[in-house]
Amino acid sequence: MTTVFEKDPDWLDWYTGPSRPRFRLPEGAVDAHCHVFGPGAQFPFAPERKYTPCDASKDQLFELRDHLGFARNVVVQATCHGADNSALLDALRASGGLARGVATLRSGVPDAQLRELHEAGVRGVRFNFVKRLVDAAPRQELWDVVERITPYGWHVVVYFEAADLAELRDFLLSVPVPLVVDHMGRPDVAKDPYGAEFEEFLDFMRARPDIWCKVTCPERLSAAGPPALDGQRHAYRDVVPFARRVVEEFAERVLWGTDWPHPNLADHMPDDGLLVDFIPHIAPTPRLQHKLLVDNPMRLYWPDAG
Ligand code: 0GY
Repeated sequence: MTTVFEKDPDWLDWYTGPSRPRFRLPEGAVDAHCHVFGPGAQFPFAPERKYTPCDASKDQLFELRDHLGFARNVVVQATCHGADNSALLDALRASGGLARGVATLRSGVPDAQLRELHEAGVRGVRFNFVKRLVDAAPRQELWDVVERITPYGWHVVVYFEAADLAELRDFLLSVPVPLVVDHMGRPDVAKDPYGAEFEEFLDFMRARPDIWCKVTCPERLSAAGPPALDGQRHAYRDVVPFARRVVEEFAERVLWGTDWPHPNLADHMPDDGLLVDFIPHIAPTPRLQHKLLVDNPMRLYWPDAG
């Protein structure tokens, strides 16, 4: 029997008809953070989910990829699918090698399943510490998962909020595989980009040379919001000094992604074309742009390609 899912009443759907970006992405650019949702009728949402989204299929994701000018995607398992990675696997298999994945795993995942995920293109597992999205997993469970993925050469993607870094820092630094931090550890951009909170995050990045950072989600972090109706395309300006600091100091280990279909936004849904136009403000030179969009994600997700 097919379950019919009703999206949450206040759910904001992803933006149809995104503009064509003015910024021309370098050839081979990777959208290194995006998701698929269902479709729920084919890939049911998890019983333990904290939100029920609208559908956002692999075909719609690939259409957006082509429209914006990306060559590849890294699809990150969304919490609404729990640890059932079927929709992710389906997207990876349909991509013809143009997508890699980041899965969610529980301890005790069978070896056959790990092999299947690896063969389909999964290269990382996500540990989510954002309390509104998941119930906290016991540390032992996370350790078990790390042990299981180490032989595959995977990394751990971590999602946490700035206020939680102090408590998580020692645990994260003891994880013996590369780490990739989502959305710059969610700084409060109303604060000083040179203040104590963001310094704490940069200091965490400095602690190991294999900690990567996604300079993503200006639309989620911004208090200033999208551009006013004055024809300007320089959106989310208050996030720029934060992201630019990270890009300039850690040019070899930054990644960028759309975060399509933008789960849980409360006040507006971004035009993904505008998000692409944000890139040259945080990576102002062609050299930095090429590292951010091509060299770095290719090294992490397609190390064997050409
Ligand atoms: C993001 C951010 C969010 C949601 C998820 O997996 C998810 O449900 O990551 C969020 O609500 O901040 O990266 O998509």
